[in-house]
Amino acid sequence: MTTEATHTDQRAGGTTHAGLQAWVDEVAAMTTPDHIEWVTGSDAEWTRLTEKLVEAGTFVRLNEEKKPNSFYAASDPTDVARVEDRTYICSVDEKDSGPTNNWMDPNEMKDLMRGLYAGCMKGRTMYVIPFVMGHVEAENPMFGVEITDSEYVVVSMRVMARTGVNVLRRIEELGENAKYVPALHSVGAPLEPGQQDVKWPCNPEKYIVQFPEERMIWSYGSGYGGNALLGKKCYSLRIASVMARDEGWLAEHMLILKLISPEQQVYYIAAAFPSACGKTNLAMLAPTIPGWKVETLGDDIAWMRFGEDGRLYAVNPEFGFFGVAPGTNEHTNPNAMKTINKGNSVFTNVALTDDTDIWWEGLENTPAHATSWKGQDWTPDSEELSSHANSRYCTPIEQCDILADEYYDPKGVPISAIFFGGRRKTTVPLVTESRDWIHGTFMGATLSSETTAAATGAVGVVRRDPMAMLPFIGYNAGDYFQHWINLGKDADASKLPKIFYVNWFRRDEEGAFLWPGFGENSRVLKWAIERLEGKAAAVETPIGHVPTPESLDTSGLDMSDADIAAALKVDPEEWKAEIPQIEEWFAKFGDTLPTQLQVELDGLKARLGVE
Ligand code: SAT
Ligand code: MN
Repeated sequence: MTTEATHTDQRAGGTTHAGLQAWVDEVAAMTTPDHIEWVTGSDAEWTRLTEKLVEAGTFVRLNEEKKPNSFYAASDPTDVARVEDRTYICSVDEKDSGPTNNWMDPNEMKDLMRGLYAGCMKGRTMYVIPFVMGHVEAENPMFGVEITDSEYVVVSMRVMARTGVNVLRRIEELGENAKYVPALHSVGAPLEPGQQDVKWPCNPEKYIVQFPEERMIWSYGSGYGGNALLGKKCYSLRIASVMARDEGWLAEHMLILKLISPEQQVYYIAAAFPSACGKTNLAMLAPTIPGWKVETLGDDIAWMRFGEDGRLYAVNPEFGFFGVAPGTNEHTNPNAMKTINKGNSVFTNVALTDDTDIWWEGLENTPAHATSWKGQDWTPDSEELSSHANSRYCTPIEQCDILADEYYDPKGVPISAIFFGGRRKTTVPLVTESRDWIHGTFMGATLSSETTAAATGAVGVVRRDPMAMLPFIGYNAGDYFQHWINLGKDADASKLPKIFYVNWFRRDEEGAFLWPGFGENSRVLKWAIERLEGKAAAVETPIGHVPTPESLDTSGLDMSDADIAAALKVDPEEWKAEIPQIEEWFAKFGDTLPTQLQVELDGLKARLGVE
C-alpha cells in the first residue's frame, strides 16, 4: 500500500522525515487500515475524536457542569489491567532479559506478531502520534512515535504525554539525527465491511513486547492504559531503563514531590511503590502537620541523571496522571479531586451515575443508583462493586493546583531522599533509614508487597518487587541491581540521596491499619528530612535506623503509645522468618546477583543471629 492510496483525507498529514515516513508506510502496508491520520494535538482534533468515541459508544460524555469536557468509558471486562504474563523483553540474548521477564527470540516474536498484525487495522483508522517523554526542549529529547488503531489511545495519549505537531516539527528539524522510539499498537480487531464495531475492541490474544536493543515496542490485543499508552510503562520504564543502563542514569517507577519545611527549606523526594500502593496520593499529599507544604512534580515515573554538581536530578517524563480511582476522595487526595473536577479527563471502569457523573468506591456522596463498570444496575446494596479495583482517572497534570514550577525545568530537581515502600500487613516498620547507598539498594532490591489489582492475577500475595520495578525492568534484574550499585560507587557519597523504606499498611492483630496514612504520612517525611538535617533521633536495629517514638511527630494524632510502638516495631522473629524468602529471591539471580547484595544479606543474618 502506498502512502498516497491511504491518505484519503486532508488529515492524512505525513512527514518530511524519510525514516519515519518509511516506517509508517511499512506498518500501513502490513496492517492495511482504511485511513491514516497524523495526530496534531489540536483542540479540534480532540473534539472530533471524542465525538467519534461517543458515537461508537466507547465514551459517554459527562455532565458538563460537574466534569467539563470529560468522558466515561467501560472496557471489555477482560481488558482491565496490565498483562504481565503476556509482556516480553525480547533481547537478542535471553540472559539479558532474565530472570524476572518473559523472553522470546526477537525474530521469532516478530514473525509471530507480523502474523497477528497482518490486516489487523482493516476497517479502522491508523493514527500516527508523535510524542515526547519529558521536554521537547531537553538536550536530548526523548521522542517516540506511537502508531495505533484506537481513538481511545489517541485521546488518552494526549493527556499523558506531550504529543502532536510541535513534536513532529522538532523531529523533522533534527532530521535523521532525531532518535525516536517506534511504538506500534493495535487492538487486534479488524472490521469487515459493514461489520458493527463493539464499544471496546480488543483481542483475547495479547502481546506487550519490548525489543530493547532496537528501542522498539510492539503491542497487540489490549486497549488498557499500561498495555496501550506506550509512552508510559513500555517506553518510560522498560525501554528507558535499558537506555539508562547504557548511558549511566536511572529510569524509575517513582513519584517526585517537593517538600517545603516551616523554615522554607526546600527538599525534593522521589518514592517508589508498586502500582496501586498510594504513589499518587503521596505525590499530592496535603500535610496535616502545621507549616509543612507539598507540591507535586510527578506521580509515577522519574528519570534521574547526575548533574554537573554531582547531585541526582529527577524529571517526570509524563504530562498527566493515570491514577487509581477507588479510594480517591476529599480526605485521601483532595488535590487529585480538585484536578479531576476541572474536567478534560477520561474515566475508565468506574461507575456512571444517573446524572452522568462518575462515582467509585470510597468517593463521597454515594449515589442511590448508578450503572456499574459492567453496565449493570448498581445500588449501595449490590453485592458487586460499582467500579473495577483498577479503574482509573486520566487527567492533565497542568490542572493540578499544587504542581511545582520546577515541573517545567528540563534539568529536573535535585533529589535529597528516595523512599521505597510496599504493602505489608506485618514485619515491616513504618519507616527505616538505610545506612548507606548500598544498604538502600539492598532495601530496594528486596522490596516486598502484597499484589494489587493493577495487574491481572491473584491479589494480596506477598511478592518481591525490586524498586517497585518488577514488571518494568527492561533487562536482567541482577544487572539492574549492579547498575544501582555502580552509580552509587561512582558518585560523591555526600551528595547521594538518602534511602528510606516505608510501610503505611501494617496492621494490628484485629487487622486494622496501625498508621492512619494519607496526609499523616507528612509526619514520616518530616522525620526523614530531620534525619538529613541531623536533627532527629533514631534507634539502630538489625534492618536499619528506625525513629525513636519521641522523634516521630505524632502530636494531635489519635494513636496510643502502644500503637506507635507497634507501627515502629522491628521484631527479630518476624525478620528471621523473612530471611528464607529473601534467600529464595536472591537465588533466582545466580551469578548475576551483585556480591554487595549478598554481603548485605549476610550482614542482616548476622545481626539477627541467623545461621
Ligand atoms: O500500567 S499502568 O500505567 O496502566 C498503571 C499502573 O499499573 O501503574
Ligand atoms: Mn505505576
